[in-house]
Parts: sequence; structure tokens; C-alpha cells
Amino acid sequence: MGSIKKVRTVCRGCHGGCGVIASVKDGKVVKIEGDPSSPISHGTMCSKGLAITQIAYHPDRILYPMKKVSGKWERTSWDEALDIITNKFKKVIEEYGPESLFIGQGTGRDYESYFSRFGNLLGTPNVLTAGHMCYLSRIGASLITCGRFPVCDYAGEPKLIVLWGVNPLWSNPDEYKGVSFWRAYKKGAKLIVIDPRKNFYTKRADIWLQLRPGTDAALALGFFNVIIEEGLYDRDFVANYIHGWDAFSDRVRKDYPLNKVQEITWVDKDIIREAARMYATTKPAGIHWGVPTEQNINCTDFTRTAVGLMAATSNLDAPGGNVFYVPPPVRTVSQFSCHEALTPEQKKKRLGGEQYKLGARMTFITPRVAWDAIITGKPYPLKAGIFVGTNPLITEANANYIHKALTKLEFFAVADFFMTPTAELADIFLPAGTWLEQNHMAENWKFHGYVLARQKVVEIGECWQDHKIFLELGKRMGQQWWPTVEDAIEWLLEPTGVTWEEFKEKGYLKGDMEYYKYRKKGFSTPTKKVELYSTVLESWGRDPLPKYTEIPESPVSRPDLAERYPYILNAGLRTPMFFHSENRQVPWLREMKPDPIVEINPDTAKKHGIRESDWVWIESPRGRVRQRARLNDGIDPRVVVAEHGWWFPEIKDEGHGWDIANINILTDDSHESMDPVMGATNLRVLLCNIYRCEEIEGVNHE
Ligand SMILES: Nc1nc2c(c(=O)[nH]1)N[C@H]1C(S)=C(S)[C@@H](COP(=O)(O)OP(=O)(O)OC[C@H]3O[C@@H](n4cnc5c(=O)[nH]c(N)nc54)[C@H](O)[C@@H]3O)O[C@H]1N2
Ligand SMILES: Nc1nc2c(c(=O)[nH]1)N[C@H]1C(S)=C(S)[C@@H](COP(=O)(O)OP(=O)(O)OC[C@H]3O[C@@H](n4cnc5c(=O)[nH]c(N)nc54)[C@H](O)[C@@H]3O)O[C@H]1N2
Ligand code: SF4
Ligand SMILES: [Mo]
Repeated sequence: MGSIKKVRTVCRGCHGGCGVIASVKDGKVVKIEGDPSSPISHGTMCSKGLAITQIAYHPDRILYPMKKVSGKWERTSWDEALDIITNKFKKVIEEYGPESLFIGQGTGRDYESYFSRFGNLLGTPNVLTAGHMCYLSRIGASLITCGRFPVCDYAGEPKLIVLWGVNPLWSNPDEYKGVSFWRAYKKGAKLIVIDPRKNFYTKRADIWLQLRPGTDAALALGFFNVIIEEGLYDRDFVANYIHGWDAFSDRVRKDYPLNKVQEITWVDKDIIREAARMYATTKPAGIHWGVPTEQNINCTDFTRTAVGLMAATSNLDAPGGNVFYVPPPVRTVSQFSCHEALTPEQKKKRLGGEQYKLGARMTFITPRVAWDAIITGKPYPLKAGIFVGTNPLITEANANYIHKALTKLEFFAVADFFMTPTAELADIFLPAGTWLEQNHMAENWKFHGYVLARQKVVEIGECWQDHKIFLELGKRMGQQWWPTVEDAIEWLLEPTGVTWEEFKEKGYLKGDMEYYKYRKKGFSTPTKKVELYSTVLESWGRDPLPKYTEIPESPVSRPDLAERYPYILNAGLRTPMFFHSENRQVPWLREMKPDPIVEINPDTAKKHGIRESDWVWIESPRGRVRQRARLNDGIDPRVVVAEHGWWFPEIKDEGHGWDIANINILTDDSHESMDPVMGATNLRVLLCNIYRCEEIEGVNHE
């Protein structure tokens, strides 16, 4: 019997960050605990992180490279798998040019720098990510407004926290773990919550604004109306550091009176006034905003207005407000990514790049243009590509169209842990290592001022960490890489003088924080000011001032459609057990959450004869899927809230039930529904109808 060895590392079961102590016995991880010395998680972990052993050692996990031969999967070697991919890619480059290749990933999984470097050196601008509607879009809109991404400074102890469409304790998103919010809240911060659904935070909030989904930009402009009318802004800051204040104030006064904002958002104007006053007069105040504000046509304008609120109330880069954390002096994601390797001619070929200019600036494409190029061959054909850590058939909008595209695509490879519905359609499967199986300088893509040492705890099967996959594939394509992943880490660390061995010992590096940096050097925008009037958007011939655009598929804009589809579908409720389409095969997690859930107000349910836990059809103009009803009087009777990410690994045919409960069969990716400069797809607000699923009466109330 071997002894137990403890290894300190960092989880990445979501966007990552929690410090972990893993116990290893006989080469196998036997216990996972939170690391109390972690500056990010302070010893806390969530259900997903704690379940990693059931993911890593799952019997369905694919442990070897696979290739498809006559429609059937066969085991192969890494050499052969990588050769097949490189041969195909080289052939496409020769015949069509590198732009006919795509690289695809999903949400941030801590290999962005490798992914981007691989794509840039390949010469393709066609980079598919979730960034068009998640996080990168928040950053892109922040960059053009104030030069950097302003993160809520929980560590600086805000006196007021605004949770704007975010659920930090369940989603632990991006920079934050829920514990940061909780600590600041417990120190006595006031709380404003802006959310269409009653939850843990709304019950604790000083003010809850229960808005109509998708109307956040109008609400933020309503806040501004109060702040401007009542003179609650910081005059000095506005005079010295805001570009376009007068034009912006005129628009707000004229176009966003509170009566109108109330009508758009469904929030009572007195509550809006009270919340705006509280935000503008409680200092410091931090806004933590989340992904639902991005997943619609107002993506860019909401973030621009929210940053404007931080600026006008002088909470920007102020302790306890919204700040620009200073990173440690390691080499950056951008330096690693080698963006300069992509020539201007190739950049010009980015699909949809002329239209979605801000998305293009952030180096991604909106997925729709890729599916179109595969299906129609226009403006040029996409022939082949690789998806690493994404399951677009379940997670991107308009899944039936994606299915059509992926089945038409000539060749693609997937790197994943499991054979997902997307992976089933691929030609090559590369077995990726989980966070237990990787060496990496973690989190240098985040804006929290830290980098963390994630060290390899075990090796499992023939799985490779994604970083190694890109590095080895890149070398075979003739690209410049380091000999090993560890060499790449040393290169990133070089400016700090710290070695990889020392970094592992330390666990993390932190930048030296400095507030109010703008007082020395202004903001990193063309005017050096916060651009409420965006000179960048103006130069692209776009409206330089933020506004609210009615959701293209709503009861207001489409009363005709609303006759048949009367409810607003808010599609994307997260749960603590799952991460998008992940973890459905993990026993500890699935036992807690066996079925997809759609939440319906009891009055609405009654109208349709729907009872608690009935199976319900949810239908949009693009299709129908079924989920199980949970009656919830904490949502508006006009709104239905559904979960996303559902497929059924226990269904063993190759579709794995991808079309049963997958809410993205219902969502829309038409150009009219997207943010006009970012290409953010509307995943979160659309029209639907519901009715009882009579066909499976037998399983109701079993
Ligand atoms: N309707 C609706 N749709 C949504 C959303 C919504 O709110 N509503 N949210 C959207 C958002 S914000 C996002 S970011 C996207 C996310 O979209 P995706 O990133 O595509 O979603 P996941 O299901 O998390 O990941 C897909 C696959 O990555 C694999 N994977 C996990 N970790 C790794 C790894 O380290 N390496 C490799 N190679 N594979 C790994 C998993 O096994 C899984 O099969 O979904 C979006 N979809
Ligand atoms: N457990 C778990 N954690 C996750 C994920 C997961 O799938 N599961 N996904 C990860 C990813 S990629 C992301 S982007 C983050 C997202 O995490 P968050 O940014 O926290 O977003 P959500 O949890 O989708 O929604 C947050 C809150 O917004 C509310 N909301 C819904 N629509 C609207 C709206 O139109 N306006 C406003 N103001 N509020 C609205 C919801 O009711 C919810 O309470 O979570 C990450 N963490
Ligand atoms: S929140 Fe959960 S999944 Fe995310 S890093 Fe922490 S333990 Fe891991
Ligand atoms: Mo996301």
C-alpha cells in the first residue's frame, strides 16, 4: 500500500481559480479539499470541483485518441491522430487558403493563449468562441469606453454592491468566486439586485428591481436619468474625464424619462429612482454585472452605460468601486498569442468582420457566419477545423442549423473528455486532460491581478492537457513553439525572475495594486477620457451614444408573433451541479439534479393545466423541446425560465438525446437579433409558448 501524497493545485471545473489540495495514493487521486491559503477561494470549493474524481475516473471518459473509420470510432495513436489532422489542414491551406480552417473553443478554459497562438500562426482569422456573447464582449465594450475592464473591487470593501444579472455564489464567474461577494456583503455592504427572478440575493437586497429580461440597457439609462436630473454625478470627474457628457445627457433626458423606462423595463419608476439615488450617493459602490446583460442585441450598449455609471459617480478605479487590477509582471496572453502573426490581409478575411467590427477587434467571429460559410460556401467555404472544449450543438444558438452545418463540414477534430453530441459528428477525437492533469500558469487571462500555479497531480490514460495538444499540433504545422509546456511557463515567468519550481512553491503571484491610475495617465481610449460618446463607434459609422434597442423577438416588437408565442423565454438558468452541457454523466451531481427544469409562474401554469413536475413542451418559431415544470411565484407570469445545456449521456445512440431538452434548438442566431457591432447572439430572451406534454403522461408524477 502506497502512502498519501498531497499536491497543491488550482481547480478549473468552471472558469477556475479555487485552490485545491489533492491527495494521491498509488497514482490515483483519492481526496479533494479546498486550500485555505488560496487568495481567491480561501478554502471554499463548489460541488463541481469536489466531483472532479468522478469526472476524471468516469468509465465513459475517452482515454485514447480515436479516429472515425466508415462511420465508426476506432482507437488510434497520438501520432496518427495528429498526422491525420495536419495532413488535412495542410491540404485545405493549399487548396483554399488558411481562412478555410476554423478553430473553436467555448467558454474560458485557461488555454486561450495557446488556442489563439495556434490560430494566428495557422493564419486563420476564423476563431469561434463564446466571446461574442460572454465576457469578451464585456471586455470589448469596456475597452472602447474606459480602456480596460473595470472589476468590482470586493477586496476594497464596497459600501454598496450592485448585482446586475449575476449569481456569484452559483456561477463563481470570471474573476470572482462567490466567497468574495459574500465576505464583502457580510461586512455590511448594502445590496441592490437587478434580476427578473427572485433568488437568494433578492431576498437579502435593500432594493430588488425585477425587470423584464433583456431590458438592462434601458434600466441603466433610467438610472442615468435620475442621476442627471438630480445632479448626483461627480462634477469634477465629469468635466475632466468624460468625453461627450453633454450629448449623452441630452439623449438621456430626451429619450429615457422614467415613465418610458418603467414601460420598457416593467420596473416601477419610484423603485428605479430609489435605486439610482442609492447607487449614486453610497460611496464606494461596486457593480458586478453578469452574462445575461450580454446575451442580446443590447450587449455593447449595456456595458457602455454601466461603465458610464461607474465613471459619473467617480467609482472608477476607486477602492471598493470598479477597478483596474494590476497584474503581476509576467508575459501576457496577448504576447503569447502572437496576434501580429496574422497578416492584415488575413484579418480582412475574418467572416462577418466588416459587420461585427468590435467582435473582430476582440479577434472572434459570431458563430452564425461560420455555419453559413460551411452550408452555403459563402463568402468562401469553411472546410475543416478543430473544436477544443466546446459542445456547440448544445451551447450555441439555433442548434438545428448547427447540426446541419456540422454534418456537412468536410472534416473536424474535437478535444474533450467525453463523447458529446458534437464530438460524435467529428472525424478525430483527442482525449484532453482535466485540470488534475496539467501544468500551467493559470488565470493570466483574468483581470483580478493574480496568476496561479496549477500543477499536474496525476496522468490518466493517454490524455494530454490541451496546452500540449496545441503545442504538438502547432509544431507539426511548422509553427514556432517551445519544446514543452513547462518551457512555455518559464518564458511567461521570465520577467518576474521566478522559476516554475519556485512558482509551484509560492502557489501564486500578485500584482501591486494602485488605484486612481487615470490621474497620472488618463484612460486608455483615443481621447484619454471615459468615452460615453464613443469615438471608436463613430469612426465605424455607428451610433456613438448608448441606447436601448427593443429585443427583436419580444411582445413589443412582434405582437403578431406573440399571439402564438405569448411568453418571454429566459433561457439559460444555471445550477450549481452543472457547467453548461457538462457533468450530466457524473453520479454525485446528476443525482441532485436528474431532469431539465422549466420554471413557470403558478398562475401561468394553471392556465395551461400544468402541475408541478409535469413534462412541458416549450416551443419557439424554431422548434420545440421538453423540460419538467417547477412552479415558481418568484418570476413574472409573462416570463418562463428554462435551463440550457441538456443532453443525456445515458442515451447510448450517437445523438445522446441532443434534441430532447436542448433549449438552444429554440434560440435565434439571425443577424437581426444580434448586437450590431459585437455579434452577440440572443440566447436569453425570445418568444415561446408552453403546453403539457401529454405524450409522456406515464412518466408524469411517477
Ligand atoms: N440558451 C443559452 N445557451 C447558452 C448560455 C445561456 O445562458 N443560455 N450560456 C452561454 C455561455 S455564457 C457560454 S460561455 C457557452 C459555453 O459553451 P461551451 O463552452 O461549449 O459549454 P460546455 O458545456 O461548458 O463545454 C463543452 C465541452 O468542453 C469539455 N471540456 C471541459 N473542460 C475541458 C478542458 O479543459 N479541455 C477540453 N478539451 N474540453 C473540456 C466538456 O466536456 C464539454 O463537452 O454556453 C452558452 N450557451
Ligand atoms: N454552476 C455553473 N456555473 C457557471 C456556469 C454554469 O453553466 N454552471 N457557466 C459559467 C459561464 S460561461 C458564465 S458566462 C457565468 C455566468 O454567470 P452569471 O453572470 O452569474 O449569469 P447567470 O447565472 O446566467 O445569471 C445571473 C442572474 O441573472 C438573471 N437574469 C436572467 N436574465 C436576465 C436579464 O435579462 N437581466 C438581468 N439583469 N438579469 C437576468 C438570472 O435570473 C440570474 O439570477 O457562469 C459561469 N459559471
Ligand atoms: S467554483 Fe467550483 S468548479 Fe469553479 S474553481 Fe471553484 S471548486 Fe472549481
Ligand atoms: Mo459564459
